[in-house]
Amino acid sequence: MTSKPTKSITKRAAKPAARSSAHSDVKPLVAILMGSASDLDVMGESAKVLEELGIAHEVVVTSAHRSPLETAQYAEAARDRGLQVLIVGAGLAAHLAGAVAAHTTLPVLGVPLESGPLRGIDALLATVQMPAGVPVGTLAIGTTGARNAALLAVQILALSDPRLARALLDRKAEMTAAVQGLVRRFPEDR
Ligand code: RP5
Repeated sequence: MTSKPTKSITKRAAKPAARSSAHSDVKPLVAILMGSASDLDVMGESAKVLEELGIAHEVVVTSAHRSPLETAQYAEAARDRGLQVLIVGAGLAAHLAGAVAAHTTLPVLGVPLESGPLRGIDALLATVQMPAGVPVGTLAIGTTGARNAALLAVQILALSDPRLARALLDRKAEMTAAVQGLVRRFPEDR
């Protein structure tokens, strides 16, 4: 069987103001893994959220099926490398999140991707239906799940980072402000 090597697409550093440890060679705290470069458009939404919040992260293509050994090695080394949360997106049979979770005690957040005739339902079931003992926290299919996985990762990091918790509160306040004015009453208040 041929196997594609694990391929790191990019490594991004935190914005200077966002995290105390931020500098150009800062270690990534979050990894965004995906089974194919064809997943990059959707999983890039996770990266955007992490960038917005200044979280150092890396983006890696590795496959449960095509590069199983590299996937296992990556997951086994992740904690010692300083990673704290792993976001994993895959489509079709979508074993990647489970395969990663099998080799680490870090929290694994799975994003089912829509690729193929079943439009992500296959990936959703494969990702969410992990047997007891090997959890994968599963988000929604596609870009919504990718964005929420990143936010959930930041919420996990914020458990031990008050500045990050404040940034999340600010973000919630922005969401609240964005929906104000959408209430209509009849008759109108005078
Ligand atoms: C999965 O198969 C990948 O996560 C991707 O969503 C899907 C199709 O991969 P490619 O054939 O485009 O490489 O493993």
